[in-house]
Amino acid sequence: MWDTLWLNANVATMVAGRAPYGAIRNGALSVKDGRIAWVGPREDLPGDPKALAADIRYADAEWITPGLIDCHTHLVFAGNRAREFELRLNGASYEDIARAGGGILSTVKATRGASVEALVDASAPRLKALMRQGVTTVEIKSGYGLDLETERRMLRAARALEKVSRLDELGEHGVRVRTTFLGLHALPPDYKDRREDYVALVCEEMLPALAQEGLVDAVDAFCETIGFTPAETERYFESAQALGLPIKLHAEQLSDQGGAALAARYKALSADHLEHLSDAGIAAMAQAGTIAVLLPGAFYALRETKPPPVEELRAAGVPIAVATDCNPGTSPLASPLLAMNLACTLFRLTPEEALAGMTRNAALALGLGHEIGTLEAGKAADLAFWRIDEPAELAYWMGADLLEDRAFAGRTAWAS
Ligand code: DI6
Ligand code: FE
Repeated sequence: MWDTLWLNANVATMVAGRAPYGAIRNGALSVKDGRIAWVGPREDLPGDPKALAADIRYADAEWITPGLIDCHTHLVFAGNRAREFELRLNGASYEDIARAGGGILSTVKATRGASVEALVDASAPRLKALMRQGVTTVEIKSGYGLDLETERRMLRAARALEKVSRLDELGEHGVRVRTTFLGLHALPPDYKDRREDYVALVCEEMLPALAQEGLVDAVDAFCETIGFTPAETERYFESAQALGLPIKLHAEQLSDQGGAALAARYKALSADHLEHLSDAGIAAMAQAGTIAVLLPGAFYALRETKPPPVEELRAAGVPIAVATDCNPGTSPLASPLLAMNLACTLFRLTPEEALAGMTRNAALALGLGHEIGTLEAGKAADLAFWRIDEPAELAYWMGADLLEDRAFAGRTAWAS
């Protein structure tokens, strides 16, 4: 007997290769022990609903989608960078500010002064905002500590946020958090003339220690002229590979460093940003199965003009994910739906691609394609229920309140 059965639902399964959105109109979806037990057209239900499920609910012709997956965020940090927003509006560039010791390093200063509890308190409202728009899985990067103690506190805060939300302190009943160690994000000022020492510290001490403590689900680096070179990045990837950790990379955001091809050589889960991605990078990603994570919030906030090569990514068959990049510097964006809208308006994704980018392909970018991202029997019952008539509305509205409810492991937050 199933635990719960939803009837009268339009279900956007997001399974590829079926109808648009993998849609099933007048569908049914059941849950058993936190997993999807059955999904299909209501008329195909294998019996009388009352005999099939303990609890029958009516979705009133709403749409059910997979819970949204925000696969690239830096949402744990202290302070904010509104002052730099003003500087940029007055003409300073992101790189100018970074070179003058602001940018990432100003958030590092604030974050180094914060306890785990303070980081949880500062970050919980951002996580809650994502959850209020249907997010059931979120990736959170470290990278504002740049020393072992602070990176550890950031990763602990990320893990703690998962527990806090499971305990319903956020009032939303659960979210899955995946942590990423972003050891090579910026060079700490005290290593200004000792780049190699910092890279060695990250590779030989910080990463092994944090991995051993179970705090690292994947690694990431900022491969950029104002970040780390491809050679430094490669050394870090070697260390990650030796520890069996999956790899992600901030690549080709501000310039073409060949980062995506480098990441692909290490069978990276994803290469992210990609505005300056070359044809060679695309080919390497296609061959390695590396997901392209597009971050239109950063493109928008930095008023960039060169969009990522979406048409070429499509032609090469590289799956595209979309994420908020929620961070205090380049993407103060805590709305997955607005990220989808920006991906359509600025990058010309279709609304269906944008939703696939926040569900199916985002799951792949986290190495969780077997567990979440589509509505199929056996996967986790992480669901979003929407007050919409058609799924394209999710990417179409800006700032609307569309979420009726969300379920994490089959348990709904609000509606009974
Ligand atoms: N690229 C980004 O967009 C963020 N980090 C990165 O490597 C920005 C982080 C920040 O400016 O605080
Ligand atoms: Fe980022």
